[in-house]
Amino acid sequence: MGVTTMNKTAFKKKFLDLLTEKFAISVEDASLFEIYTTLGTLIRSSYAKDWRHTWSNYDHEQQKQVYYFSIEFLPGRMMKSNLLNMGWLDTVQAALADLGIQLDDVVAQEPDMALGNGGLGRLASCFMDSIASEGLPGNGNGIRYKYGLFKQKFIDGYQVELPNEWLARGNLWEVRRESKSVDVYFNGYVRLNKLDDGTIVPVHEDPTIVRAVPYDTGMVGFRNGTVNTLRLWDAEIPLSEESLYRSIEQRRAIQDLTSVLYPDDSNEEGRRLRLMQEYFFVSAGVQSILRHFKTKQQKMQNLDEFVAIHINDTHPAMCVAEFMRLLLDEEKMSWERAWNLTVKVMSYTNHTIMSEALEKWSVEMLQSMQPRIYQIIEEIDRRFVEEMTGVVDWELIQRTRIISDGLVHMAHLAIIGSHSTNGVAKLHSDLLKTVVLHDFYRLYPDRFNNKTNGIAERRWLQLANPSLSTVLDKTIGQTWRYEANDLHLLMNYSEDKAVHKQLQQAKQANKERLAAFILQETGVRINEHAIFDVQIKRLHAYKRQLLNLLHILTLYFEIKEEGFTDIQPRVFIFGAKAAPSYHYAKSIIKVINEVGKMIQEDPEVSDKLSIVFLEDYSVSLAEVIIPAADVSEQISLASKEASGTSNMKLMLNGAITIATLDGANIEIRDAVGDENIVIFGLTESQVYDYYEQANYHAYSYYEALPKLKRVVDSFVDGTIANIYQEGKEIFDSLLTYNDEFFVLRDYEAYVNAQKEIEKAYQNQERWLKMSLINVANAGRFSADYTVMKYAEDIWQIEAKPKSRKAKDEKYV
Ligand code: 8GP
Repeated sequence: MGVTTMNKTAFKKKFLDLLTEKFAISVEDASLFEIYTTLGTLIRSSYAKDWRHTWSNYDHEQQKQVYYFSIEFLPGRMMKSNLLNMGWLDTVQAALADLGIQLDDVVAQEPDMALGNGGLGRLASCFMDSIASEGLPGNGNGIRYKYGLFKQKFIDGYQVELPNEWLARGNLWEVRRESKSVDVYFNGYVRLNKLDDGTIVPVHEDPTIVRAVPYDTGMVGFRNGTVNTLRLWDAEIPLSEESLYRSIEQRRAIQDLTSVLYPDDSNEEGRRLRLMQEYFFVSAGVQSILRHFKTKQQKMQNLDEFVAIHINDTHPAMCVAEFMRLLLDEEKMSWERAWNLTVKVMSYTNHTIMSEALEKWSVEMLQSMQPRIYQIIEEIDRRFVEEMTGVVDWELIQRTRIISDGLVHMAHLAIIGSHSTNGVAKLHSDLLKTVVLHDFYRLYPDRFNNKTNGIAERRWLQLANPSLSTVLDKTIGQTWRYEANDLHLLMNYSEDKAVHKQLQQAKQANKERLAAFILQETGVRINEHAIFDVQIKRLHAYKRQLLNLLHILTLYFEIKEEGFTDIQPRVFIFGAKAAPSYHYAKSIIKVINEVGKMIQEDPEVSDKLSIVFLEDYSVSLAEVIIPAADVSEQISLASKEASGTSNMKLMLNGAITIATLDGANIEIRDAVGDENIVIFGLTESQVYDYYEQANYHAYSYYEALPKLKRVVDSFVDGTIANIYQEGKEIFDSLLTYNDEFFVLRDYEAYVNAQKEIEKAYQNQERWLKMSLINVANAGRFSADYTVMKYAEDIWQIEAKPKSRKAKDEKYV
């Protein structure tokens, strides 16, 4: 990669030459953005050869490739991660410093690529990094939204959404590949023409044709010369059809197709657009896979030996029908053969048990938008019913068929049309088998498996936390940088006071960095020696940010009304966006902000407690918060959080987890042992018992626990200013509507668990050991291992030995 051989002098020369070439400017006069553009261009052109080679090697070696279809990718900024993976980071940092430039200032010029909402999209990006870093032949396939996830502002404590124009100043990393465009058909109707020989040929009449143009971004592997491709599709008006789309409305409708990420789906219009997006990137992606396959001179019937398609959640479930369409209509394959191939090629991951996320589309909408796809789904459904009739009972068939009650069930399509369905943590996968998808488990037990999530530890430790990384290098050597399990070597130092001290100093440096950031962003000065207690994730009732708030209010009243003085100072840090149409979640944001204000303005409390709700939570913000965290809040109602990934990132950075036994928290507990995590609250089976017996009475907890009553009343009794409606809404959700997420039930256990946290923190010797043990045992949650398991068990793809992560001289 001309990359590892790059030294400081050579880099400086190249960089300065390019700066002149591009902007005819000297480095002293160049703006940070010009420097960023120059550096980015240099980076991209330096991996371009590897990118081409990676691509042509896969073809040359006839390697099977996976295509990861996801409606969201959330990579964040790419510059530093590319530098790290190319092996350039230290050199470039030093070279720029020689020129009087701080790399971090340059990097900050890059807008976050936020084409995702949260966990699912971030996971897809961690996987892209790990797939390339493991040298696996894999590509991403998604949508190039013009506007990424909205920018969040707080005005008077309320969330306000602003457009995120991440492309306004261009995107350095992408390559537009006009020549690889494909046409995607919508609307119209399908006529089945009967030919003389009796074959039926479907003809799509009067369609709206949208041109899908791919933009490719290189996914640079960690020091192995592999550069895979993330392909994002943009919608354009087809040139040849230009005359057909004369009206501004029609043109706009096409351009709007890829405008916004996850448009509000609470109204009919938004839903239609969402469905169009889904078919758009599915069809474009599958067409381009087949077109490429045909250049290989392999037989169509062997397609499954070369192609795996992964359906990331239900959004790309139409891959099943689109693949069938192309094999049947274009390749003239028999139904049986096409179906056999489809099932072998497809696999599906479920990311949530929340029923609203298991998509269902009305027959009417799907049929009018995709007449041919609907016909195919109907036929898949008919054959499924036929195959199962007489084998299993009729009710089971009715519950599992794809089309029922006027709805098309996308999860059913994904499961029936693929060979693998996995959950994202052990508990979640078990719940899929026993509860959520139990009916399907009865039909296809062999298809179900677990793949616990993982994270790109390079980004979340090496890049985000240089202070801790340096301590690790000094203590256990550098092999952990490419083999995350080597973090375990740190266990040899679990009692070593000198190492504890260094860990403490690294954490303190990160806390100071975050405190400075908070001061700059919010004007609030926080106590750098307080416990930094962090909850960062989407705002959702099941994640129970509200429970966190109840605890904060408890501490507040203990200080104000019960005269408690020996409270360990704490800063509660939140980062969370609420879906624009999720009214209740937005009310919680407002109330947290108002409580924060109340505390801040009260000198009796403000030196002990503070709430910092940072605006516009994003990957880049997470990179500043996570290294500084002492406490990791993972307090969802047991059974509801499929896995969680912030839990992994925070433990990797030495935070102590306070958690319910939910999602991957259970596996974190197993990794660190009971003494190094604080567990509380209902278990998943207790939650299900409540559901079964319908015997939960939130009110009884409110009545029995005076401290809880004081806190809950404060939402409506005027204690907290400016929250009339919002406070009432929360009060009602807890009492009038009987507290759907058992917040009051878990309150007391949570408050006690927080006391345990406080006690542990006050014994720094114990705390530092706990923290060390968390870091040492986080290696198993590296996405490198997760994607290898997908590769072996699900996709059946392999890395060629030379493309595996290089253990180059620097790291041995
Ligand atoms: C999330 C889950 O909530 C989280 O537990 C898990 O760690 C993550 O996926 C990755 O597996 N789910 C989503 O982000 C999700 O369902 N998003 C879709 C609605 C867009």
